[in-house]
Amino acid sequence: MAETSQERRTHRTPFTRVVALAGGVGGARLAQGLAQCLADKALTVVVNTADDFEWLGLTICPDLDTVLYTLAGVENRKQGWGRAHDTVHALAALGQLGGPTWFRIGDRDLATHLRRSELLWKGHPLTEVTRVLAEALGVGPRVLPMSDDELRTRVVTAEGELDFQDYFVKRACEPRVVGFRFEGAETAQASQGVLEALAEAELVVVCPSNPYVSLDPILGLPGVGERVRNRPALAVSPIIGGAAVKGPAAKMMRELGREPSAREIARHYAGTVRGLVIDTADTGDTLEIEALGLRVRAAPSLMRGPRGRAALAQVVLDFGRELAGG
Ligand code: FO1
Repeated sequence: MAETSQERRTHRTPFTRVVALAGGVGGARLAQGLAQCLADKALTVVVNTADDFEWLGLTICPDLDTVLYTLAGVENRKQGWGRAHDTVHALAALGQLGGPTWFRIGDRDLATHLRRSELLWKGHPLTEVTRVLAEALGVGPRVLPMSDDELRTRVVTAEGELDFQDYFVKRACEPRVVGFRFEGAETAQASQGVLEALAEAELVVVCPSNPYVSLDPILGLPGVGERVRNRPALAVSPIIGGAAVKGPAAKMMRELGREPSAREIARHYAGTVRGLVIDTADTGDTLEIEALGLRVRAAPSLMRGPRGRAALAQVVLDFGRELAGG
């Protein structure tokens, strides 16, 4: 088999069991970068499902769809979610019938929600449904929902508790965040596939998604945090120069009384991972992050297109090799 780019760079046996934990857009993009650097069978992407919700009776899984579409190369590049070149005829017709149009489902995207909901209604677990969709979309790496149980993020705001998509889309993240509640957390279990993948991982990558609403739901599942702590693991900061690349992470941090900085991300993940990749704009935080017991690697973290994704993924794999003592 031709040398992978990683082999060329480090002339070591390439990783064969990498597990990426991902939420929405940032996580999906780094996962796609890792997929460019690793053999398909070497990468498992564990995806947050706490953003999922029921819409017109259909089960919508935004983070799973963003990861599937991005790995398949069919995502809407500008938005980061939904499908490329999609149309909204069904949505317009729905509006004429008095239906909700605040959650903008495209026509091609709608097929995913219909097919997923049909399989769920027939009793297939979300892990199996995701495998069917991934195969149909030609996605090589394994994509696993974090759990087959229902777990939903509720955003506690100054105006009261909001469902995640109401906060994120309908209210455009405007209400002031006071905290989060994960409904179903008392009983939700990580799927067997997730626990096994983590137990065998040579490297766990906590992707640059929102730490509170995308990664904490995954890390909070029974058995997940401890498995990540027992493995070589690193995180990639979603905060660059005091701002989030996409989404409300920096605004949430400020409203929670925390500074939106790489060192705050380090505080969040200290004790769970061994290293943190930060952007070159944030090297001023290095000493404080190392004081938390984390190793630091600075690299351009804003992923511009497929080459930017692969470049950051290569940094992650090289750093991971060091953390693994390789
Ligand atoms: N995000 C928006 O800001 N506006 C939308 O209308 C919207 C529609 C949508 C449809 C399908 C889908 O899978 C995702 C969609 N998203 C939309 C993004 C979604 O709310 C977020 O990607 C995640 O929930 C946060 O990671």
